[in-house]
Amino acid sequence: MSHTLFRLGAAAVLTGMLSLGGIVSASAATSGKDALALLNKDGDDTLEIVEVIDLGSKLFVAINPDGDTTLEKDETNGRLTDADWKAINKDGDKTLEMDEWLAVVRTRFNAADANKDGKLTAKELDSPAGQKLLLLLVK
Ligand SMILES: [Ca+2]
Ligand SMILES: [Ca+2]
Ligand SMILES: [Ca+2]
Ligand SMILES: [Ca+2]
Repeated sequence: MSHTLFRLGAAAVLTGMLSLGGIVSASAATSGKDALALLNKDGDDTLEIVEVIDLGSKLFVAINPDGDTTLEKDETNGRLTDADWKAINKDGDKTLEMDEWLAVVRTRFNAADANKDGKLTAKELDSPAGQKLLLLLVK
């Protein structure tokens, strides 16, 4: 009897590890919970579009060490892929302007906001769309 219980327990641990592995490999390695702890400054338990846009604007400055008004490709390393650049950089130059940058942030926020209430919960941040937003914001 106790032997059976032990085996059940071991199976549960194994299943837990497997599902954890799945989450980690499919994500930017920032859980929704961690992201909220890091980014949510107003004491509720969600990220609102205002917070995310504010964060995006500050990030633009932070990842733009040359201090010009644009992001170049090397400045978005690890946040945006070449395919992202093609889709985002509407004017076809070699730079992302602030409006182009914030448009991506906004698009990814909306994609992650599954129930369209203008707030991202930990669960929404854990979804593939939420992880794409976090990839942009957290590195
Ligand atoms: Ca908030
Ligand atoms: Ca720049
Ligand atoms: Ca551009
Ligand atoms: Ca939501």
